[in-house]
Amino acid sequence: MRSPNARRTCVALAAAASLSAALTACGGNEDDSASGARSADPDATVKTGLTVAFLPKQRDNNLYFTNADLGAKSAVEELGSAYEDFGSSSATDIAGQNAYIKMLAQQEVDALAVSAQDPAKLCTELKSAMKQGVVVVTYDSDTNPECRDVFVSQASAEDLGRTEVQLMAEQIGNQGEIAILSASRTAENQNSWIDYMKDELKKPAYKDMKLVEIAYGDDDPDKSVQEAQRLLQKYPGLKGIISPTTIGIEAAARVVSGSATYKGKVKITGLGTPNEMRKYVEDGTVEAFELWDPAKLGELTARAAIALASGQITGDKGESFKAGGMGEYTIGEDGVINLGKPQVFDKDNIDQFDF
Ligand code: RAM
Repeated sequence: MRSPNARRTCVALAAAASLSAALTACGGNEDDSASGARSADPDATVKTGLTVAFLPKQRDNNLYFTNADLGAKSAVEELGSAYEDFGSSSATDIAGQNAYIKMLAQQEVDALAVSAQDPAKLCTELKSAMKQGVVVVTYDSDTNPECRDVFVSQASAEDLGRTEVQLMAEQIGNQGEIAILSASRTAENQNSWIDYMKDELKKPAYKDMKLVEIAYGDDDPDKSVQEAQRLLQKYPGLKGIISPTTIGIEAAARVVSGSATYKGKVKITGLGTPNEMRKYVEDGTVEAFELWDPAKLGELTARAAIALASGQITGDKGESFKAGGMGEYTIGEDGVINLGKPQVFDKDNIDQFDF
C-alpha cells in the first residue's frame, strides 16, 4: 500500500512541476491513460508488499468465483503481496460493488480487480479510484474500457457465443425452439456472449432453430430454477436451453434431470463447472458444455494487476508481461488480455477436471 505521505508528496510535486514530470516521479499510477504520460518498463522489478483486492461479481455462494479467487490469492502471495477479497452474495448488488470500490480506494489499496455487475454504473467510483493511484483491472465481466486499466478476459466473447450455439445445434440436430437462461440483465460478459449467439443463429445452418426467449436467473440458484421451470412450461415444444452462467446451467440441469417429462427431451448446454455438472453428465441430462479454468483466470488477473502496479505494463495495446508459469501475455485492442480458449467437457473427459 502506498503511504498517504507518498501520495501527498505526489500531489505537491504535481502542483509545483509539470504534470507529466511529477507523475513520472510518483511511479506513474496517478496518471490516467488519456494523458499518455506513463510508459511501460518490461524489465521493472516486480513490486512486493502491495495490497491487491478482488471484488468478484458474487462472493461466497458461487463456486466459479471461489475458484477464481483461490487462483488469485496464491499468485498474489507467491509474488510477495497481500491479497484481500470482498463482495456481495448477490450478483445484482451494484450499489454494494460501488460501496466496496469507494472503501478500497479510501484504504489506498494498490490494485483492485473487479468482475463488474454493470459495464457503466461502476465507472464513477472506478475512475476516482484510478485518479487516486489505484490500479484497476476488470476480470470475467468488463466495464466500459475507460473505467479500468485492462480487462482479463476468459476467452474471446465471439468464440464463447458462437460455440455455445454450435454445441446446442449438434445436440438438437439444428432444429427446434431454444431459450437462453442468463445471469443478470446488466452483466457485460453474458450480454456480449448473447450478442454473438444471436449473430451465430442468423447463419443459414440454423434456419430451423428459433430463439424464443432470453430469461434472467440473476445467478441466484432459486430464481434460476424458477425461470427454467417457467420456460419449460411456457414453451412445451422447447428443445434446449443455453445457459451461459455456471449458476444457471446447474439450475436448468437440475430441473430437467428431476423431471420425467423433460429428461431426454430438452437439452441443456452453456457454461458450467465440471464439479457441479458431473452428475448431470453422468445421468445423461447434459451431453456437452464448456468453461475455462476459473483459477487460471484469477491467477492471470492477479499477475496483470501486479505487472501494472510494478510499471511493467501500463495497459496499452502491444505491451507484454510474464505471467509466471502461465507464460507471456500481450495486451490487445481496448486493453484486453485473453486467457485462452475454453474447454468443452463431455462424458469422455469430465473426470480429468477438478474445479
Ligand atoms: C457465473 C457468473 C460468471 C460467469 C460464469 C460462466 O459464475 O455469471 O460471471 O463468467 O458464470
